[in-house]
Amino acid sequence: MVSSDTRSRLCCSEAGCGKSVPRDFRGYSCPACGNLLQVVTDPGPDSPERLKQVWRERRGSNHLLDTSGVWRYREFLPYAPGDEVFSLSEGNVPLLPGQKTAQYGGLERLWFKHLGWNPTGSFKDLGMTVAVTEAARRGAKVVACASTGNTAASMAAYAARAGLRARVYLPRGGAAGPKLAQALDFGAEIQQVEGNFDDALRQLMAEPDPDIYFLNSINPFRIEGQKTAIFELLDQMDWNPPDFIVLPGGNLGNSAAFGKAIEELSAAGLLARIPRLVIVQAQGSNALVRTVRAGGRALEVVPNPQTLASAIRIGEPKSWKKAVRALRFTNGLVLDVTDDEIIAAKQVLGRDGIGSEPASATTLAGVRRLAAEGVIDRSATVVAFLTGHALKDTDAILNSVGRRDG
Ligand code: AN7
Repeated sequence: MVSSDTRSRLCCSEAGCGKSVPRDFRGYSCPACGNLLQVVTDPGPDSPERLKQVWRERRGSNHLLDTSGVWRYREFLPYAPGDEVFSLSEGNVPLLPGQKTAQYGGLERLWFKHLGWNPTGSFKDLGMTVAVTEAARRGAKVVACASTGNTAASMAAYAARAGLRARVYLPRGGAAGPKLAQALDFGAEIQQVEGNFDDALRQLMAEPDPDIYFLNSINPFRIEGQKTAIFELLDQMDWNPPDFIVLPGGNLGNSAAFGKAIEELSAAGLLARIPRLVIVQAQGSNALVRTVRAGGRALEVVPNPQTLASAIRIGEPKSWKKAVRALRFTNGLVLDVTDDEIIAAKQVLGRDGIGSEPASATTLAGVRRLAAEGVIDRSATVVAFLTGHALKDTDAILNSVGRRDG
């Protein structure tokens, strides 16, 4: 039996339902209406000024929890005792000013926050430290996920730290080689699934073993860790929010996390104004674009998603409702870009000395489009997130050499 926790609970993510269940509830969706659950944590009595000060002081501390760019913001995370946290000192990634990229994007200034500079090379580490810590707390022995590669690599690393078995379901041929190699390096059991990511996730969810703890982004504890990317960003910006925060959209877990972070920081009095979220999808895998265009009430599935950005080759994003909520709360935007635009943007990033995998470069391509259309003003403050390291998908680089010079 796990210890009881009164600071965090699980709650239905649909405002109209709002059903609440204890933190230890075994399940990922609301027992009343079936929508995804989310974690609700009471951040405690500290004032916004005090929180900012505490978080800044922790950056100079060598305490294990303080050296993690996730657990540093633990007032807003489900409680875990320090000696029961599984961390690889994730987070702590810089905010890089773009040069050629700013010009290419059509802006006076452009900033990149590179989550690919995390321990396993993607933003997934931010969520996995929290979700694997929770898996261990719950006494799970096996953790599992379906993945286009990065979730698998990250889960496998944290599971290894926690002494858990890791089982990953990968679409055959649908995960870049280096990601598969990482999962193997960390000792994961690999299940190759015929079909795409959506098929792999379906196969995983049909797994009859009730002792498997699922670590796809339907797991609400992952979302909590991924939230801290926004906390760290604002900390680095001295709490002056940018006008726009741009990120790629695949299964939409990160969009859900960023929206939740902005909602919580705003409720806690930590945001002077609300930055607008911009979610960028690949044109062949643009379920959210279609969904929003159709009114946002039902998911418009893309049955056979295509894009060279294999990380976001996803047609049935599970967190779409949370993403729609994030767009509404932040007066956000969603758009799609072509594979040619992604490659061109990726090449310009490279010329700025900033490597990234193709899915990440969607953000620069999206910025360029919105600036050209006048939706983003030249003088706006824009932060584009990069989500995966360049070495995650070297084929994408080698295959595009000479194809187009950015
Ligand atoms: C580099 O690893 O879905 O919208 O299984 O690897 O939160 O899904 C990866 C997704 C963006 C999209 N950038 O994030 C997986 C997987 C990179 C990614 C996304 C992914 P979500």
